[in-house]
Order: sequence, then C-alpha cells, then structure tokens
Amino acid sequence: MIIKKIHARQVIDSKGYPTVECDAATDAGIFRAMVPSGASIGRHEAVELRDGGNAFFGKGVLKAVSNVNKIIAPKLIGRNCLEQEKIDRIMIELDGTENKSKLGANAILSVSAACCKAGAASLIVPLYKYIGKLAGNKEFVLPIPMMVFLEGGKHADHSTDLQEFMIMPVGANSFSQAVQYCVEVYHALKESLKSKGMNTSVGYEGAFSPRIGNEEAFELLVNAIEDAGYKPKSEIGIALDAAASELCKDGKYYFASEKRQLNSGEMIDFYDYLIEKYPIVSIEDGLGEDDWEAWIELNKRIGKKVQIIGDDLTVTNPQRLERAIKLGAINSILIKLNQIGSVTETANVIKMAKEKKLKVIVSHRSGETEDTFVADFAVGVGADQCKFGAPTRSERTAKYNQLLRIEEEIKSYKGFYD
Ligand code: 2PG
Ligand code: MG
Repeated sequence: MIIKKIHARQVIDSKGYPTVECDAATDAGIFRAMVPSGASIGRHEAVELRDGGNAFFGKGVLKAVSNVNKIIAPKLIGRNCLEQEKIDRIMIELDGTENKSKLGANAILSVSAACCKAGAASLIVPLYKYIGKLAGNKEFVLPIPMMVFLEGGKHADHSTDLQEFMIMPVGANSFSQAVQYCVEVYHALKESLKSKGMNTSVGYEGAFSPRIGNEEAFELLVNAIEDAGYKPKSEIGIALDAAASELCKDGKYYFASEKRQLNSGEMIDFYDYLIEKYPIVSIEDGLGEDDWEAWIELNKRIGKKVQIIGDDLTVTNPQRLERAIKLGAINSILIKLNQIGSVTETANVIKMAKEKKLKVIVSHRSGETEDTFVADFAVGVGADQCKFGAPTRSERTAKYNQLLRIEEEIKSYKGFYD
C-alpha cells in the first residue's frame, strides 16, 4: 500500500519533555508512532536530536520534526509501506552519519515505526506477526517480564545509587500469571514501605524510590516477595540494572549515598557477594560502558550463574555487540529501538544476538509514551524477556496490557530455566 502522507509533530513524553510523534497515512488509515527517551543515556547511542536554546530547557525536538517533514517525507511519500528495509535504508542514507546525528535517531525511528504499523495494517495482520515476518521469526512467545519496583540513580532523587531493582516471575506458567505475581509483590512492597514509615513516591518508571541504602533494596524486595506468598528465586528472582556507567568516573565507581568508591575488581567482588546472598538472576550494566576488560572478568566469574546483560555497553549496535560476543563480555543483551534508531537495524542486532544464543531483553526507556509498539516488537522478534517498568503508570501498563491482549492469540510462554 502506498504511503500518502508522513507528518511529524512535537508532543510530550512521560517525563514531561518533548518528543517526536509521526503519522504515516495510507488508504488503510493513519498510523502513529511516538519515540521514547532515556535518562541514563549510553555514550555510544545514536543521537537524539534536541534543539538547544531556551524553549523546553533546550530539549525541544522541532529540528527533528522538521527533518521528518521537510527531508524524509518527500523521499518516502509514494513508496510502498511494506518496503520496511528500503524505507529504513533511505533514511539512513539521507542522514549519512555513523550515529544519525544529522537527522536524529528520534526523527528516523518515528517514521520507521509508523511505516511498520502501516505495513501491518495494509496486510490486515496483527503488528507482532508483521514484525515477525520482517525479523524472520515465526516462533512467537510471550516474554518474561522484568518489572522494576525500586529505582534510584538518574531515575529518582535521594534514593539508591544503583538504578533499578526489578523482579522476574521465573516460576509463572503464563504471561498473565507473571503479571499477577508482579502486581501482588508490588502492592506487598508498598505496604511494607508504608509500615516502615518510608516514602512511597515513585521514580520515572513507576517504581518506589525511598531513601534507602543499595543493599537494603534487595532486602526489601526479598521480604515483599515472601509477604506476597512467593518463594524467592524458584518463583520470583531479582534482576538488577546497576547502570554503572553513571557511577563511573576515571575508572572508579562512586556510590555517593554511601560515600565510597570501588574499582572494577571490587565491583565484581560486590556482585559476587550479592548473588550469593540474594536471589539475583540477572545483572544489567554491572560495569561502565567502556570497561571491557572488567566485563570479560565479570562474565567469566558469574556469567554461568546469572544473566550478564549489556545495555550502555552494547547500545543495540552491531559493532559493539560483535565486540562483546568476541570478547565474551556478556551472555544477554538489552535491546532499545532508539539506541540504534530504526526497526530494521534493531531486528538485525537481535538476529545476531540470537545466533550466538544470547538472551534477548526488549526494553522501554525511562521517558516513555502511550505508544505500545515496543510490546508487539518484543513478541514479533521472539524476545526472551521484556523490561517495561513498574506495573503502574499508563505509559508502562500500556505495554504490559498490550501483551495481555496478544496472549489471547498466542499462549506460548517459555520458562526462565527452559
Ligand atoms: C535502562 C533504561 C530503561 P534509561 O537503563 O535500562 O530502564 O533507562 O531509559 O534512562 O536509559
Ligand atoms: Mg539499563
């Protein structure tokens, strides 16, 4: 079906900052995509184009919007919306830079995702199935959710140095049961915080952000899992996103709330200690984005026991993933569409990761929107897990709820230990 119109505009994301929204029109209707935005942004991510200046504290995206409307749209109008790869290639070539700094990854991704939705609609198939076709995947499974319950770092004020303390319902038998486990533990945690006189205000992703120590967070989670009637580890595990690049300065990791600093080796010892003491099943960005040697050591030391996930390390980038695979730095990869900036490139990185038997976790950003594209994308590419925030706040629940809808069509749910 022919793309008749492409039109972008500036809208607002869940953090209250501008982001790009794009409409792609065909005879089947108008298909809309919105772009998310991170707070702890990896140094090697594709460029999110911001206007600078005074408006919106420099965070406006009118340049990116204009790049869609004036540069990208004229080249795509009249093309077939089913040519996803070609559409993405045209935009990559129009940009012409390594990191999409000319047009902006936010501009390009908005068009890429809107055209993808138009493609699915033109074939009258569910979006996840269409994405499966694009990604060469026929095995649709519901991903295991990784839900964040306590957040600090750049995501909340006055809380932990480590960024995200999540739970994974590893013992659930279906996606809807996994959601139930998580929701029950979330409310158990809220009650326990209240009973201790702790603050129950939330951070960017809907997780609680009380003033607590880093290790205390694990204790609170274990207690909440038990309070809700579940068994830590066998039924519900803990996943950590340290977002360690944010702690790292001159080769040292600073824990401001504890006024202590660790070197890379001490960080690895710290994780070794944590996984022995708590039911941790996964560690994301345990080390800084360029601390390669230490990553190799971390994966060697504890990669057999827990997931070692690259996020800022790999930034959904094929070259960085290739290096990580070659060095044996990770056993899992976090995938964020806006780290690389197009549907096709993201699907290709996932293919690479799967070929090397890495676990694939499709993720939101701390700044989100009501768009649920990423939920269909996770199922379409056959991701093992998904990370879409807390089971609260509409921009997060929109994704989980979309997966609940998809579950009515496909029941397949692989266990964590399968
Ligand atoms: C992360 C993400 C999402 P941000 O580090 O994994 O939780 O955070 O979007 O701020 O980079
Ligand atoms: Mg992360």
